[in-house]
Amino acid sequence: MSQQVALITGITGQDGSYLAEQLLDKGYVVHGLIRRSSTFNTARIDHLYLDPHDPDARLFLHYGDLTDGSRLVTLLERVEPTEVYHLGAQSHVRVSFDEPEFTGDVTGLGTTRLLEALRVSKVPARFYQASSSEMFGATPPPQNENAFFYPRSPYAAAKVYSYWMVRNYREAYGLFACNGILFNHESPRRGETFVTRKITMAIARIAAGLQDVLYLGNLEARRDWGYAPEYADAMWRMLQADEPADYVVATGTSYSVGDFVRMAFEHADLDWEKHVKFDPRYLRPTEVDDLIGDATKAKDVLGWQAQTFTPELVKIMVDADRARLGA
Ligand code: NAP
Ligand code: G4F
Repeated sequence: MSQQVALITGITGQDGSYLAEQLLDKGYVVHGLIRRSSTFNTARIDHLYLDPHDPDARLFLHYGDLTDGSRLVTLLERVEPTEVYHLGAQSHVRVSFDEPEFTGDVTGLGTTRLLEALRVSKVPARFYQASSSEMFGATPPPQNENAFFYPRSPYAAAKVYSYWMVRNYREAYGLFACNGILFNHESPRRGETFVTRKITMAIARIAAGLQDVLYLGNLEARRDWGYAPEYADAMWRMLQADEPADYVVATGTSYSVGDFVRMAFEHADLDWEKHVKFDPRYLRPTEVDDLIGDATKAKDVLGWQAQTFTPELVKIMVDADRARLGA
């Protein structure tokens, strides 16, 4: 079989790191787009990296940015990937209310720039788009591939735009392009300002005597939280299918933020009521109240099913953060 070559945008993020790990294990050569930064931003993939002079090196990193379309063309021409996984985004919903224009540029137009770079470079790669359950927004659960999009944030609106651009390039140019509509997925590598990781890191710090209070916003919102490495596997499966299509990836269960808090504090033998306080600064102008995904299509077509559910995920994350601090 010919060498499989993947290009991953967002390789330094939670999902990019798990996906890179899995693709390297499968024998792929992996290229990643990274942003130039004055400090290193590669902590999640450092364990995978070998000096490019090493004959065993199969992971290569390239500077670039989703706001720079011409760079995306030159990179595709140089790397000639067989598969492109587009995970790069301004991915924080609350931040998108403060920076709506920037979020539209990176999370929305960034997808168009990459699709257009594929079209003009004529590189015949399969394309994965990191679509999101946020796109369903106010549509009541359960949400499957046919549920209406009702975005409730600039982030979600940018993702809906990207979703339709992917559909358009599939229909207009015959691109093998898939939207993975992934529900929330978490891990010990989750960004520290998303609610699950904020909670589990705070618990570790409280247990270590480094912090006393955890400030949170809305505890009533419900999410369908799965385990990130399993969701990276679903991305790969989509690009191995016979036909390009769009898939919901989810556990089919939901818990409130308050449930997550209670389970996490209980697992650490701490009383959450002594430590959790409300701060309105973490509320959003419009909220997504309830997400529960129906991943029947992913099970039937891709053979994918969630293995790890929220209560177990809570334990994995609390244990990892406590181990990190030795608490
Ligand atoms: P993440 O940890 O926030 O990672 C985002 C990645 O995008 C990082 O590598 C970041 O680089 C990169 N990035 C941001 N702006 C960029 C730009 N202008 N140019 C190039 N790269 C840029 O996100 P994640 O949780 O891994 O999620 C991956 C993707 O799935 C995102 O598109 C997200 O919106 C989507 N998604 C996530 C979930 C979830 O629950 N995790 C659910 C549905 C969809 P730096 O490291 O330099 O910041
Ligand atoms: O952890 P969150 O910030 O994730 P959110 O908004 O659901 O978005 C994540 O999942 C999406 C998939 O549905 C992705 F597309 C997106 O990129 C991102 O990965 O917030 C979860 C819930 C919200 O209802 C929020 O209002 O937690 C609530 N919350 C309460 N207190 C908080 C806080 N969220 C954060 N980040 N920080 C708080 O202090």
